[in-house]
Amino acid sequence: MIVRERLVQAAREGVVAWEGLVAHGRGEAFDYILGERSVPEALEAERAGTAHLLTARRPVISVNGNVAVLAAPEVKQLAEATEAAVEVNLFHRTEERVGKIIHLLHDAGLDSALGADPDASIPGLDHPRALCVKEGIYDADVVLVPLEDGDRAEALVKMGKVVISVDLNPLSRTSRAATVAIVDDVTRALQNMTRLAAELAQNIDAIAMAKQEYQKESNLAGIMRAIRDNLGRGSG
Ligand code: PTJ
Repeated sequence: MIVRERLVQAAREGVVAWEGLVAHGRGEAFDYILGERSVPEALEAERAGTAHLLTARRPVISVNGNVAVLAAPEVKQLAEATEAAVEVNLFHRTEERVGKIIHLLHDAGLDSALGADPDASIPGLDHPRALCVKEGIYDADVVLVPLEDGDRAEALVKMGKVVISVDLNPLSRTSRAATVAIVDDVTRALQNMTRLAAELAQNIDAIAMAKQEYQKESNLAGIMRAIRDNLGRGSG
């Protein structure tokens, strides 16, 4: 089944939020303009993000409906490679959707996804968007947030966390707020990061360099150049 049909089916089954289909369409448009590949700036940001996950005290990968349907096996692999916890954390939260997404992650081999019993809340957000788990996102020092909403990304940064976003829109509030902004498709990004985790593991110097060399503003400027160049080619 092609990706779009999988998401539509998952929305009918109540796993993906209806708004998730709109978000996916937006992502597809940016991916198309970027050439449906991981551009060099994306790989650089993925390297920096992976380095942060590997050196975190408490790394957490946040999973929503779209991420679970698009990339559950990739979430599992990256969680294993970086020893990160996984928390189902929804923008359009219902307990039923949380349960279905945890089930989907179990089917992909991930036994211990958090999120069913939230006991903390992200300051500055209204209930139930703020709900999270204390030993998960609330106490995490580094959080990977694929396809995140802007308000929540900003709120997590305000909590003092290193926030690594995966968002194909380089202009989104999430990309602007994140500490490390990965502009790439979520499935490709997580696959690249798992490979990079194996490459960087045990190499303290390479990890430090990956963090140090990443400059968000110039990275996003490079993405904007790639978009302009591709659009220019199309109109020529
Ligand atoms: O499952 P829930 O309830 O947590 O809701 C999830 C959505 C995605 C609906 C919610 O977080 C939301 O409304 O997000 P936004 O504000 O629409 O932002 C999602 C961002 O993800 C947009 O900027 C899209 O361009 C981007 N995006 C969409 N598909 C992909 C993507 N980025 C990377 N890979 C994709 N496949």
